[in-house]
Amino acid sequence: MPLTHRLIAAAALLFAATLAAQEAALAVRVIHGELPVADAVVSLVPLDAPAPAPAPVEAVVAQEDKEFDPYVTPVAVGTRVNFPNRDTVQHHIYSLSKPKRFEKPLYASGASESVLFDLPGVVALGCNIHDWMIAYVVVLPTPWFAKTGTDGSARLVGAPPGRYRLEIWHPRLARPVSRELVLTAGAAAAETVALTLKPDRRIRRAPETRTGAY
Ligand SMILES: [Cu+2]
Repeated sequence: MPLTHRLIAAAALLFAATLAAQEAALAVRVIHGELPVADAVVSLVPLDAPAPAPAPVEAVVAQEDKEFDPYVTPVAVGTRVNFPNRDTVQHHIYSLSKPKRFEKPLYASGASESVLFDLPGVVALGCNIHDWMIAYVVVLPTPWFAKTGTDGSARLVGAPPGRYRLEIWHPRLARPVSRELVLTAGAAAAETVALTLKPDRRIRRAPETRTGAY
């Protein structure tokens, strides 16, 4: 067995050892060609029973250095997201996406607005002043979700054993990808998902020509 395969097997064993007996776990690796895909949202939708209601939590999408941070934020349905302005300039954030249309007109440095995301779906955020600012809040109808890191990996822990639909979303996917799988009690499963991503069409940020603009 090649060294990398042995390392992956050892990591999977270690991962399984940390699980409670009645919980399953899934390590997901998302790739495009040979490259790891960051900012993919992976979630598990149970097929045999309704997903339990997630505990209410709060999330934060900041405006900092005239960007949204983070770029992609997965949340469970019913989550309130705070949008603090950590810049010295004003922003004017909005969304035209169906699950949550909203607008927060010009608000100043230090202010924070919040929005309740009560319907599942993808909500694209923009700023009326800074065209290049874009971010996504991905509202999920399940408590089991995660976002891939720069290594393309994410872990889903805590789901009971059973049949699930693994769903994968990414800003550069034409449509979400899904597959069915079975999770076993006390076992760690691993899935690799190969995506075909569209080119990155984000607007290039204008160079700073002077300080204090907007
Ligand atoms: Cu802005």
